[in-house]
Amino acid sequence: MNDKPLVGILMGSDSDYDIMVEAARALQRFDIPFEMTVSSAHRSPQRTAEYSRTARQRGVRVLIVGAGAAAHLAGVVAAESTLPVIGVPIDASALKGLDALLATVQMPAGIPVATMAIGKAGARNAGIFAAQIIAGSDPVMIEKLETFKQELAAGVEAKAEALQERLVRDGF
Ligand code: RP5
Repeated sequence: MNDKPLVGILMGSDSDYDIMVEAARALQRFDIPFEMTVSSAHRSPQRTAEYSRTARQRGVRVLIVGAGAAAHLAGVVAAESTLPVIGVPIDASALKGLDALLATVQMPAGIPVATMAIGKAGARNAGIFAAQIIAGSDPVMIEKLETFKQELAAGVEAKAEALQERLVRDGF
């Protein structure tokens, strides 16, 4: 990760890492340099504001923000930055992420947060979505995204074949 980061991954606590690392893995898949840090909307509001306000001037083009419970982090970051913000709700309370989903997705008009699914799938999709934003009309990145989709489709073909073999084995 020596290149200048194009994506900033922010999480409300280090306890969110195991989820948010999925976003990092997705970006790595597309060779997109990123930075990753912890900041909290509630526990460190000044650090959060400073990070959000300076991200664009550091060369960051997309922000991925994950938080659990009363998850205001993505919304606060979006309030402080003109960069696109992708929100990842995290299951971190008795409400299993529904609290974070609603807090992240229900933004008032004027401050959008592109909200993904709760948890690891959402974090992975956040990385892919960031890659799609960054790709723009760059043919190299578009090629990588197309290859990725082909790999997904090939994975389904392989599963369909394996299922046929299983049906035969099970006597159907
Ligand atoms: C949120 O509270 C964080 O994003 C995390 O998901 C949750 C719990 O944080 P810790 O108490 O584990 O630091 O702000």
